[in-house]
Amino acid sequence: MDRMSVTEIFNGIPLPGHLHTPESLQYAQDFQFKEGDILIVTYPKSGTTWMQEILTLIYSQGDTEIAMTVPNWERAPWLEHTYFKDTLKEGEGPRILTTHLPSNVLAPALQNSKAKVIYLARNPKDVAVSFYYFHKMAKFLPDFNTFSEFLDRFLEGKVHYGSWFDHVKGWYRQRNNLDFLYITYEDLKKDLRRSIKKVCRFLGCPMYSKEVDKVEHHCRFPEMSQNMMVNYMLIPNEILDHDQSKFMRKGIVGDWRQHMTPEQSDAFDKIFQEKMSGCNLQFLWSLD
Ligand code: PPS
Repeated sequence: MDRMSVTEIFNGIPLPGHLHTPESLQYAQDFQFKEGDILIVTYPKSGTTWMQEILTLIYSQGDTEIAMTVPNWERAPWLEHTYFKDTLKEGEGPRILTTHLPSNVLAPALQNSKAKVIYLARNPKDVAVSFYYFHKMAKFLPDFNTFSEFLDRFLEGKVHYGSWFDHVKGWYRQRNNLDFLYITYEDLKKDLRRSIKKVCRFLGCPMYSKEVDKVEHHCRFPEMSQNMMVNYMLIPNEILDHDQSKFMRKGIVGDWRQHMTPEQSDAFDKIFQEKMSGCNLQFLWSLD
């Protein structure tokens, strides 16, 4: 399989060579956004696929046909991925784009455009757990023997895709320079309907209550985990080993409690306080 063990370093950040090349990264950096574009921005495992599905259904007024027939990476492609250039379609309706890249790479181009940016963040403790399981299944990411080993690297910001802290802080700093919506995975979990309506308002895309019903129903975890167009079961085991973990794994808030010792959690909190000092972002560590 292509470039499975290659790591691309871009702006000091390691990225899987299976999905990124110097050319694809340059293309992303030079990309010309235009009015009407919607860019979903996330650090990995923050609910990217969930937001891709929500936006797809908002723009289809709750009609599930596209969501059930076109894979998420085709309908909301990642700017930086190798296939992006060939996937981007200039059809009707807005272009829904996705990225995990840091703000310093994309903010200059975004500031000169009228694109809308949705930044979706997730409690980093749950991100770390979800990312650890993703490393188990993704053959294009390094192996870690234990969660503890992975957590150390995550807190040092030395995993693929770089530091969670830098990612969220960098993008949050851009909030007044861009047409920007900040929303969290925990918001979606707590009140999906309210969150869908919030996204609709941001997009200037009004919906009837019956249409919101359909979006809400289709974007629930049980429904999405059965949808082959978003659960990544289309990707063969040589790339994503579905026997190791599922992409739609648990879909809950607070799973970190099942994985971190009290000492690990305390150490995490300490680093969180240090790195996030001066940044007024709040995270829900659990929903109870
Ligand atoms: S990726 O690889 O960066 O695109 O992954 P991403 O989509 O950002 O994150 C995957 C996690 O999101 C969970 N997910 C959901 N949770 C609740 N409800 C819905 N509908 C939903 N869809 C995706 C998915 O299960 C992964 O989280 P974990 O904690 O591993 O279950």
